[in-house]
Amino acid sequence: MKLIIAIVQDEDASRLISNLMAEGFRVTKLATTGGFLRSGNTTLLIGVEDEQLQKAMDIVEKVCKSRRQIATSPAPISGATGVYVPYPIEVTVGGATVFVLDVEQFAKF
Ligand code: 2BA
Repeated sequence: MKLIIAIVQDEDASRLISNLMAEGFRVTKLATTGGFLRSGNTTLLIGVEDEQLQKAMDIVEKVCKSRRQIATSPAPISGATGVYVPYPIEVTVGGATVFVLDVEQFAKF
């Protein structure tokens, strides 16, 4: 068994959960925050049998889109006056950041 940890954008989360559940996967949704942008994202925990892993990964890849996002720099630069001045930066977020872990034990009580 594998545990997929998928960090996705909030905009994709609802459709991704619907698509996964329609194919019989079980999903837990966590409201999370990205360390760089300090804005909300969604982390999904998806426990799957080994032979179902690729199918779940394909759904994540299909649904999750990358987007350009303008954000204020989390670490402002120092201006000539010595005052910290935030500046806008553009980053490409997603589609999805995915970790796949081996599950040592799975139980339901
Ligand atoms: P954030 O940490 O808020 O990062 C959002 C986007 O900002 C990243 O998109 C990337 O394009 C950019 N970014 C992140 N760190 C950067 C840095 N040090 N310098 C320049 N640009 C940077 P993604 O790579 O698609 O990541 C989306 C979200 O996935 C991240 O949100 C974070 O919550 C999670 N994530 C990504 N890689 C991770 C990792 N290795 N471990 C844990 N979480 C990760």
